[in-house]
Amino acid sequence: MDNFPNSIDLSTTIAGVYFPTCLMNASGARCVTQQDLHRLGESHAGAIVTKSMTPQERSGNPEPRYVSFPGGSINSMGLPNLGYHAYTELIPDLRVYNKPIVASIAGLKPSDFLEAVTAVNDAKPDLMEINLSCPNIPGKPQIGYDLHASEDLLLKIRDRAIPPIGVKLPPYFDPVHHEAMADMLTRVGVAFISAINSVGNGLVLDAETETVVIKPKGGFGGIGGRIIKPVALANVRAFYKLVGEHIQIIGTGGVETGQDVFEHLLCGASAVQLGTVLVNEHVEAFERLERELMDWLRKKGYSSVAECRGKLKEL
Ligand code: RRO
Repeated sequence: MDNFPNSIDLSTTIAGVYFPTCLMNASGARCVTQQDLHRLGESHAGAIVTKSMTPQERSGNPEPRYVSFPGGSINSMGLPNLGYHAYTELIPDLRVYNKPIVASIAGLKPSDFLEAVTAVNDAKPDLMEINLSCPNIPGKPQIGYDLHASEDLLLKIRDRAIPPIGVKLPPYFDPVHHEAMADMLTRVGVAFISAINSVGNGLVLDAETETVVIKPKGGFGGIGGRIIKPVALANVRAFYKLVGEHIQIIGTGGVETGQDVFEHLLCGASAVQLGTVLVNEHVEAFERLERELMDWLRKKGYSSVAECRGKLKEL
């Protein structure tokens, strides 16, 4: 047996859609504008994921609203996006890149989601990722922390959406919550889970100036980057063990190196999204991580992403 295969297959398939590589942007990271989306198309990204879209264009929260620090990032962007009309017009032009297009859908109220899903159907994205976990809209709690509200909304979306739908979840910190969410998502029949969104409502300070570092919500914001990796891996693993046979997992959170991608795959992810590292390093991050992931797979004797998925050993 060849333990050191030369050709490594980084492709993956989610809900029957072929992705040339398993790495893509996390919604929100360098995917708001037309230029951002075309850059993702031209890059080594295995898919183009849009910023979460709402019925109206939004400029988002006041700045400063994104700060990276050693170990991670804090953001309170506040859902800045072009509005679904603009994305619906942009999506067909992105077809030239021959990679899947994932439309991320958000809203401030349930009817926003339904309106966006209905309109975006016409643009024929390959998948829809329903964002149940934006932590940064003052006065609007993350839907993903309300099981019944999530189920009500997803059932209505399921009946309207033409492409397969997945959900972008917030982190959960207790197995009871993973189980309840997994049961509900199975009842609804979603095709994939993206786990996790940023860890909501963290606080980062500048001790020297004795101030918070971002302006919205008194400095509270979503935490991303390296320091959230254990939380992300735990959520990927928990959902993989509960529903991995029928719902695929896209791992997001704490990915900076090929080793981090490999760890998400071992936990059960079928693909991996880049957030903070993409914001900090731009689209060049995809090529580096692809190389580093290949090195890890080769070193560990795997010839494909599919082969190592879920292979984490327990003691
Ligand atoms: O725009 C944001 O503030 C934002 C969103 Br929609 C999200 O889902 N996650 C995040 O960390 N920020």
